[in-house]
Amino acid sequence: MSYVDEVMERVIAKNPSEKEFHQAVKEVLDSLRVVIEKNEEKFRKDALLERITEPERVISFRVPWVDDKGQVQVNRGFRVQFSSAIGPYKGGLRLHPSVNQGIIKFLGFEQIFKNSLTGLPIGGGKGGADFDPKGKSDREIMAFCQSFMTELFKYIGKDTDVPAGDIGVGGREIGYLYGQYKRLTGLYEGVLTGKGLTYGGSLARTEATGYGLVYITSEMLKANGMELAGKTVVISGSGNVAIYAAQKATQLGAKVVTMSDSNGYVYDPEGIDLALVKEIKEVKRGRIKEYAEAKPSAKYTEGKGVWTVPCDIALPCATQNELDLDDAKALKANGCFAVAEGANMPSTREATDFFLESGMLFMPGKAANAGGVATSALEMSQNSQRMSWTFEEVDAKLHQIMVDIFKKVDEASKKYGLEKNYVAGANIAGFEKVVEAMNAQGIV
Ligand code: NDP
Ligand code: 2IT
Repeated sequence: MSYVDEVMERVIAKNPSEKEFHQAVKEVLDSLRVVIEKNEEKFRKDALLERITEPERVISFRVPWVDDKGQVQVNRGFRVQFSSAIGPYKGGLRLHPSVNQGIIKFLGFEQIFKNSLTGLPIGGGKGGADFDPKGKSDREIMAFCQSFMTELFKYIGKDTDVPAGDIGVGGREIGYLYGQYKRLTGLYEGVLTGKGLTYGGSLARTEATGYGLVYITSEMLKANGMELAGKTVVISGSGNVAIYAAQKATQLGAKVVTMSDSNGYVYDPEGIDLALVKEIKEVKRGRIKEYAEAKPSAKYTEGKGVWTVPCDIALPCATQNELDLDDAKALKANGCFAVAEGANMPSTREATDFFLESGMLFMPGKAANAGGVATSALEMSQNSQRMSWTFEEVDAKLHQIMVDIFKKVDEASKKYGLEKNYVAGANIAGFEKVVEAMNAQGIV
C-alpha cells in the first residue's frame, strides 16, 4: 500500500468519529501524492505525514456560565494547537452548537497550509465551543466569553498562540475575551487579533477575509482571460466574510444577487443593498428574511437553494459542506464558471471533484480566504511595533498577499503538471514550506 494510503487509514482508525477531519486530511494527502511518491521512503522513515496529521496539542475544557434566568449552563471548549513549524499557533475561535473536536481539528489542519500560503510566520491552530450565541443577551455572551478565557488564557500568548474570530465570534466577543485575558494576566499584549481599533486592532481586519477573497478571485479570472466587472455573483452566508466579499465585489463592478443564513436565502435581482444587510446583521443581529420584508425587489426562500440562482461566479461564505454535488451541477447548468471559497471547506469532496473535472475555475478556501488570517498577522506586526498603519497601507499589503498566493498556487500546480488544479496547487505550495521547516527543526 502507498505511504499516503497507509497514513490515511491510520488517521481514520485513530480518530474514528471525526468525519470532517478525515475529509480535510484526505483532500490534502490526495493532492500530495505527486510530491510524496517522488521520495516515498524518506517521508515514510521520517513519519512526516503521521506528524503533520497529529496535532501538537489538543486542549478540551469545561466552560460553566450563568444565564439570565440564573441557570448554570455548561459548554465544552477546545483549542487545537496543530502545528508550530513556521510560527506561533494562529487561527480563529468558533462558537456554534455544531462544534466538536473533529470540526476544530479539520479547521486547525486546514489552517496550517493556509497560514503557510500567506508567506507570514504563523503556525496552525483553531478553537471554539459548542455554545450557541443566537438569542443570547450581551451579558450572557460576556459571561460565556469570560469563563471561556478563564481556562484558555493558560495556553495562549502573543508569541505562543494567538486566537481570533470565526463563526459566532466577531468584534464584541473578541472584546470580552481580551478584557478577561488582560485581567487574568495583567498583560496588554497582542494575544488576540480582530481587536477593536481603540485597543490594538488593525484597520481593514474586519473587511480582510471578504476583500481578500475577491482579490484572489479577480487574479484567477485575469489569469484565465476574464474580469470581475459586469459579472453576476451568488454569495452564501451573511456574516463577516459574506458581507465584505459582497462589498468588494460590488466596488469592483460585479452584481451580487444573493445572501443567506441557516434559515434561507434572499435573491435581489437589482443587486444586494449592503447597507440594509449590515443594519439587519451587524446592528440588529436579525435574520436575512428581514431583507426581503424591507426590499420589494427581493424574494426570500426558506431552506437551502441559493446555488440554484443563475450566476457567473459563486462565493460560498457560510460553513463547511454547504455546497454538495447536486449544488455544483446546478451551478454549472445555470452558467456559473468560477467558484472561490470564502468559508472553510464549504464544498463537499464530490462537489470539488466535479468543479475540477468539468473545467470550472475553482479556488479552495485555504487559498481564497487566507486574507483574514494574513491581516491578523499584520495586526500582530503592528502590535509588536506599537504602531498602527492606515487602512490604505493594510489593504495594499492584503492585496499584494492575495496576488502572491495566487501566483504560488498557480506555479505549484504547473510544477507538477496539474495546471489549473488550484486545489493541488494550494495544498502542495502550503505543504512545501511547512515540510522544509519541520525537517530543519528535527524530530519535535
Ligand atoms: P459569521 O458568524 O460572521 O457568519 C456565518 C454565516 O454563515 C451566517 O450567515 C450564518 O448563518 C451562516 N452559517 C453558519 N453556520 C451555518 C450552517 N450550519 N448552515 C447554514 N449557514 C450557516 O462567520 P464568518 O463570516 O466569520 O465565517 C464564515 C465562514 O468563513 C466560516 O467557514 C469560517 O470558518 C470562514 N472564515 C472566516 C474568517 C474570518 O476572518 N472571520 C477567515 C477565513 C475563513 P446563521 O446566522 O443562521 O448561523
Ligand atoms: O479560518 C480562518 O482563517 C479564520 N477564522 C481567521 C483566523 C485568524 O487568526 O485571523
